[in-house]
Amino acid sequence: MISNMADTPLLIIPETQRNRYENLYRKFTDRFGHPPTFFGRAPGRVNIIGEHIDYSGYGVLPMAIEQDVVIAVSHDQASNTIVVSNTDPAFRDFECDKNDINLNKISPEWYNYFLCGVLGVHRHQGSHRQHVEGMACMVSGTVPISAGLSSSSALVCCSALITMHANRRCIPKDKLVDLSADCENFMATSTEGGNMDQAIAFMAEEGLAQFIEFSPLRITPVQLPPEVVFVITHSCTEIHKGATACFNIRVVECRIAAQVIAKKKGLAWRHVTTLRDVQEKLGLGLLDALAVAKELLHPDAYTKHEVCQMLEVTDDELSKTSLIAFTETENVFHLHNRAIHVYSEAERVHQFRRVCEIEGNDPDNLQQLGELMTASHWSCHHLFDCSSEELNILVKTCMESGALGSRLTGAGWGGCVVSMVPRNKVETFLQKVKENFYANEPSRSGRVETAVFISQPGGGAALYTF
Ligand code: NG1
Ligand code: MG
Repeated sequence: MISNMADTPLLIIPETQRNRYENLYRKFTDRFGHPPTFFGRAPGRVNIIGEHIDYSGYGVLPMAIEQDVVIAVSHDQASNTIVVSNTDPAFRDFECDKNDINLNKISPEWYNYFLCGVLGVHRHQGSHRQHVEGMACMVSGTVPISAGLSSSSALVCCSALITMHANRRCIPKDKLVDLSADCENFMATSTEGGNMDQAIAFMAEEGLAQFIEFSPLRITPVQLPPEVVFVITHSCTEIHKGATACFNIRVVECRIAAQVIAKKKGLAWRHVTTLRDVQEKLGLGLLDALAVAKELLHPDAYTKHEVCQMLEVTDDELSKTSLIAFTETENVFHLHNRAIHVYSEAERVHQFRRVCEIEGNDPDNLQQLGELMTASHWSCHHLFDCSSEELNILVKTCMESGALGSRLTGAGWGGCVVSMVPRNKVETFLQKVKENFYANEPSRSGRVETAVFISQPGGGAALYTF
């Protein structure tokens, strides 16, 4: 069920969060000389299984984490400006004309993510745009940044939500997901991710993970087994700078793989943009699509020349049919491995979900869930090439410390690992991981307190008042 965000009146701040909001209220009042009128929040997320498959059209299984972005807001139709400040002094203030918001993609600052949420809603307002509210905002974020926990989307979604409310608009949640994802992809980063992060930010429910399918967006709550907890551990390496190009290259490799399969099968390949498209057009199940990909694609990398020959297009045509930002100069495409990862990972998500639905606490079921997570990690490493040495070492350390399953989470190339640990073994697990991954390494030992935490499935985006 996809509901209307604006149908719900402002919620009362939960008792456990009151201190944080009161603090933000005071800081806001000090900075702007008047109090905020309401607050919005959107959570980060941890993806439990289903990595790098949302943009190929496949379902994923994330849960929201407690860490979030909160924005305190006051608004005024008579004011011409949008001012945004951050409780963390590392992020500098920004002010602009409410009708002249420019996003600088070349050197993106933190507030670009805030502004693209605002702009996304303004554009959605269409002809009402002349009457948008001026806003004063203060942001307080607790999602670790560049960690694969979706701090960026939490900020975009939260800013879209508060802008909607300040302008007294009513936008259905699924529309908010799409507009937040589009504005993050095309206005802030030029990466073409799927919609997982924005979908979980808006649709999360406390205590539950969500199976999220795309085109059209569908959400099915998943009860995780009560005998386990999910522990997040940071590899203490951030997603490296080149990740932007790496990410879009993966998107393009998956697209070209789908197009080559379609061409070889005599389909109208120009209408195929995802691996799911070609699977559906061939009328195959996931495992049969996997077999077809193995049969039709060769394991060695393809050169751009070879891709053009196979699709019978020129370089220029390929740019139009298949390439996106940052991938124009790419000459090497790994089609076989990327497609095999996507089809097998999509299948693992279904298996994971099915096992979660089995009643009772059979240890074999937990074992199986763990194995699916770990298989996902090694597929990300060997086939999708989005892991790193540190992530691999951390996954191994977590497994040796008693996890049933462990994997990188989010885009990869650095950031966090998520592990599934039996509830009754979590203390020993934490102790061992701290000893063996963090304690002896100076670059990690100072961060251990914030780098390791247990995460319960948290709630989704919401609007609050005192
Ligand atoms: P992060 O970890 O936020 O970079 C990205 C994409 C997701 C998904 C994952 C990989 C965005 C905003 N997020 O997540 O949609 O593709 O990578 O599973 O592009
Ligand atoms: Mg992100």
